[in-house]
Amino acid sequence: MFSEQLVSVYSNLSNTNVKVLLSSFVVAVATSVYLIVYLLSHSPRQPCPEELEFTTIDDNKRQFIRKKLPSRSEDDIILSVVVPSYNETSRILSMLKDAINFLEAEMPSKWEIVVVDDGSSDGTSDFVLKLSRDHFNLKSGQLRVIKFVHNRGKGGAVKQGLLHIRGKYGLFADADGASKFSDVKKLIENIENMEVDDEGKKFPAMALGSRAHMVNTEAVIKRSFVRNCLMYGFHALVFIFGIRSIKDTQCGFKLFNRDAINDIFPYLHTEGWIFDVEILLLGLKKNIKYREIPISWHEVGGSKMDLAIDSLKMAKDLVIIRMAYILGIYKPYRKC
Ligand SMILES: Nc1nc2c(ncn2[C@@H]2O[C@H](COP(=O)(O)OP(=O)(O)O)[C@@H](O)[C@H]2O)c(=O)[nH]1
Ligand SMILES: [Mg+2]
Repeated sequence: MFSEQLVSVYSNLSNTNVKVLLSSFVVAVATSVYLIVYLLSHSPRQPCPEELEFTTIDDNKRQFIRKKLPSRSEDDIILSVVVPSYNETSRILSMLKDAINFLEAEMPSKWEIVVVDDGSSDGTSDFVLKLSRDHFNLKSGQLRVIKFVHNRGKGGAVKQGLLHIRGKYGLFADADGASKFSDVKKLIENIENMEVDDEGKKFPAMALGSRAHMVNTEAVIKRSFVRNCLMYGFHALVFIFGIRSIKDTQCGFKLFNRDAINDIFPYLHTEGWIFDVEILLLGLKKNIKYREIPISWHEVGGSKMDLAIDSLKMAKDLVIIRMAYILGIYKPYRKC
């Protein structure tokens, strides 16, 4: 009798011990995961005073002047094009040419281009400003340059640019001109179609340029084997980490209406290459209407991406973004 009681007390005790051990283990793992994600999560750097100003040509088209960044839309501007640029003196001219030709033909004087020079060391800002005066003969404000004191990354540049546009719609487009600029027409048509319902109610909306239709075409097949392997690996990771309805998350040609910009960009943490994924996660969380629109795209040499280092960094950042939202370290309604 006594020995049976002893065995039962002992087994209860060891059960309890196992439970305590297990729960301590779970708590320790959960705390470590939280701490690791917290430490690796990203707080965007706040702009320095110089980065809250832009430079453009003056009314006499002679000198360059600096002004405070605008924070409100202006009715007479339909489209603002934000071009994140890092050491782009050798690639940006042809992109600007395509864009300006298209914009002047389609919506004369109702557009602006905002080049965000992300701390380039090759004189990108001066180069672009001189082009606006000497080559394109633009009016004051048509091309504005925001120059960062230190490099922030493509996401940081796009955020700062889009938060200070004057247009009804904001597009971000790569400086290398890899996307066919005139395809923006399709993006605008699709946003116009999504942003108002039958009763005239307005919604935030985004039209996402997409190269998903090109996966088996020359343009992609011609890319290096390593780059394509990394692309497939990256797609798999994005799928696992929660964006399943959008096939091409990384295309550098995305259009937003003002409501979508206000719903997404003040809340964007990521400043590096993976920022597109956070934009889309925020968009999906906030039920922003979207469509993926096939665009024409061609490979342009001179990429700033370091395949090995940047791919690893992107994979890590992707996991961190997803986990940070799951753990409440990033909050979709807290500005940063
Ligand atoms: N703001 C910013 N933009 C960058 C940086 N690196 C590249 N970009 C811009 O991002 C766009 C795409 O860059 P690219 O090198 O062509 O990348 P890829 O097309 O993915 O190979 C271009 O407009 C670049 O100027 C950076 O560090 N900061
Ligand atoms: Mg490129």
